[in-house]
Amino acid sequence: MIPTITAFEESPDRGQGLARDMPVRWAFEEVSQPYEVRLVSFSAMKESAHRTLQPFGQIPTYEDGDLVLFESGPIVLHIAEQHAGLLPNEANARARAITWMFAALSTVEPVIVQREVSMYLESDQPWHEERFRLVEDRIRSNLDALSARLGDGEWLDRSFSAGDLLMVQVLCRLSGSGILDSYLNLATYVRRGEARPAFKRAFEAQLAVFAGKSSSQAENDA
Ligand code: GTB
Repeated sequence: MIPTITAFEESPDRGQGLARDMPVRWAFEEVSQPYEVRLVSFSAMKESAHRTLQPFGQIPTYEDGDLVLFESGPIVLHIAEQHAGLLPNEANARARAITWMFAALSTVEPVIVQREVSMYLESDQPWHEERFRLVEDRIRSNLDALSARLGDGEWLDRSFSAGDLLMVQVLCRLSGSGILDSYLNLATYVRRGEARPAFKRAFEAQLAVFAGKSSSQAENDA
């Protein structure tokens, strides 16, 4: 059975790969597994049929037979555990790769999301500038540490893993902020991730939705 995921019918990022179906698509592409996409509108996401799959009324979800998952991180982890290519076989290396997945989603990403919240929802507040500066300082502090750890390595722990996939995806959210410009190795790391054929296929598939095609139509066109 081919798993089905959900994605925005109309993504606010206009197909720039920032919505969270992107890491799931990328994971499927890395392990060369087909997947189907069901597009959902903002209103459908809040209805009980979708909330049965995703209690918070969000995308992405994952359905494979009886199994329903939500949250992009666990979905990527499940794909990585089911298929070779995203997690090392050796137990300690595998545990470290999973650690980087959590680091991406629970340490690096939350502050980046706070920056977006501050920018889009709090800009009219009298304390906005001070808060924004503090949030950017916290992002830089995380990036200082990440950059030091990556050094001149290609990936976070020897070979590419689901940890890199999620970390690159999280860092992509800083595109346009100028923050990554101060971290040459991290900017190169992100470009290295984006240059992977699997990333490109995933990106094109979600961009095709914005361009008014379903991903299956895009595949037929190819
Ligand atoms: N922790 C969950 C996960 O990782 O799966 C978060 C899921 C989530 O935030 N989903 C968002 C959603 O469904 C879409 S991705 N939002 C609808 C809602 O909450 O009503 C977040 C997102 C949306 C848009 C942009 N953008 O336009 O740049 C970037 C990221």
